[in-house]
Amino acid sequence: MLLSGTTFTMLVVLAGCGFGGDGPAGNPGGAATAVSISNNAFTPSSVTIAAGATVRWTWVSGAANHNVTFDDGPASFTQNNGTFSRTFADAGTYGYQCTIHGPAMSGTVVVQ
Ligand SMILES: [Cu+2]
Repeated sequence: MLLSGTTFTMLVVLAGCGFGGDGPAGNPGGAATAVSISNNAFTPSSVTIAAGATVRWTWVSGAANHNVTFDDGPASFTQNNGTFSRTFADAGTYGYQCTIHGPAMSGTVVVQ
């Protein structure tokens, strides 16, 4: 067999371009910092990540409807399960909240 013993090298293509994350699209690849959404709160409410990293919010199944809406624009759907991811290319402090529950249900992503 010609192919036996052939080692294929897997090329791992890192999604390093870190586009701004406009809308509820997921982000491919890489480990994301996790935030859970339950009990009308984001846990943890503040996360600190490196530039180019991704944060992924997970709605705990059965929770009430919530959304993740950033002060600078990007937002998730309003939903009661599923996930939302955003990749942060630039350093800064990004505030967000659930527009249904307002400032009482808010969080911050600090990008260093
Ligand atoms: Cu909410």
